[in-house]
Amino acid sequence: MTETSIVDLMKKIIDIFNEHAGGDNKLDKEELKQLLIQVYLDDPSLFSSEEKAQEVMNDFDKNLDGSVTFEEFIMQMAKMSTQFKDDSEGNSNSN
Ligand SMILES: [Ca+2]
Repeated sequence: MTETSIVDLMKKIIDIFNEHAGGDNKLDKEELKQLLIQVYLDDPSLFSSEEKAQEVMNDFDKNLDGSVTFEEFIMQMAKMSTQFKDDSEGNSNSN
């Protein structure tokens, strides 16, 4: 992969959301699961149990209506990106 711009990444995220969301443009738990399995191919342990799957669903589904809208999806992806950033910088104890 060369010169992946943030725009390309965003397009990818939108594509992958659309691909899984189907006609209602929302992800239910099963659709979210399929999407994240595709994204996190290296870590299927994320959905090793029904409880974990529900935990992940709750992280995304901010208003707990049982489906993840694009806005909810993006918000959680942004939050997860922040965590990756923290990880790559190492945790200083300066909180
Ligand atoms: Ca929701």
